[in-house]
Amino acid sequence: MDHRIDKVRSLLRSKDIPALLVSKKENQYYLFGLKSSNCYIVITDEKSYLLTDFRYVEAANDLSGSFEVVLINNEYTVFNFLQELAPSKLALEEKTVTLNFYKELKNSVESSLISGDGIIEEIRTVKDENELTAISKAASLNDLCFEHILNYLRPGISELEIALEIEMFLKKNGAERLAFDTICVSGVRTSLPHGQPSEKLLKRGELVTLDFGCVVDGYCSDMTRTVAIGNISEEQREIYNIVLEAQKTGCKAARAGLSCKELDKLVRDFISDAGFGGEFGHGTGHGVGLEVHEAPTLNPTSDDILVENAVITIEPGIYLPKKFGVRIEDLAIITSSSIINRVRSNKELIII
Ligand SMILES: [Mn+2]
Repeated sequence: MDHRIDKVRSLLRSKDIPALLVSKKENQYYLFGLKSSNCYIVITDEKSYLLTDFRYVEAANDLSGSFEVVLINNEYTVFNFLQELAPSKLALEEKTVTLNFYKELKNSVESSLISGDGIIEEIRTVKDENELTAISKAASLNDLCFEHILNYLRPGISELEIALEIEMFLKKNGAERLAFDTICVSGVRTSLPHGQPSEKLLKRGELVTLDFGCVVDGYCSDMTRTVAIGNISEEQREIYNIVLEAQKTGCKAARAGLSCKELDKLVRDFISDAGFGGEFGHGTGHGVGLEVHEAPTLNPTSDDILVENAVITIEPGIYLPKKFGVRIEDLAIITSSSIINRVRSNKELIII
């Protein structure tokens, strides 16, 4: 953890920020390891502080390391603390700070309030060995789950039943929780990229898209497979193969140093050249870690560059409204020359 704080300090120095208030939960957990509904982290050039209330203070003291743990309550609040600290400038994570908090802070301190968004997220982009191990475990559990679910899929079963089976399998086999609500859509509903599972029953001749992930040791996994129930049409096959080849193109190209915009373009151009550019309306992928969606972002407007030991998804799709859709998603660790694909499940067309 101290290593992480050192990185924060050097970034703060380079940006001429004397103090950063960390309010985003995942960033707090990343820096301190405590899950608390009421805590703040303040990092200055000399010291790191963890502010929390009575309910968490014992756990915080056990974890404190180089941090000073500060008890907050109704009489002594985070605002009192910041008033006393009185940095010339205070950086806030403005995407998580509420307007209410901001107003109260503005009334309490003389510091000029500036944006500190993305500082911890930038550091979190590069995963260490333990983080990569946790993500790999979560991804392996997804693979096991997919193998299990392939034996479970059959005509007559509902999307909701499948989603429940996925959740039970993941939790029974070591997941702390789901990384996000499982997406299970079939037939005409596969054109909904983030459709919710419904009572709809699987039928022969349909595609089924399963997009799911779990959390192991605090870290997320994310994968998507689209499979066929019985024989499908030529058009369904054709779309499947375009998405598959686009996805493979992305997997082949990804490496440290490549811009996320460029990777997105390679995948997007493949789909556009096949005539379906307009039917691929989302980004090619995203970073995965403590959050299922985190930096970097892979889309046409991203300024991010892929770095070694970042973990990203590569997940193109084609969605034909009122007809069907296909998405295939892998989870990959970026290396200097390529990727280590953490999803081992078959991605060639599976017909059940
Ligand atoms: Mn994803």
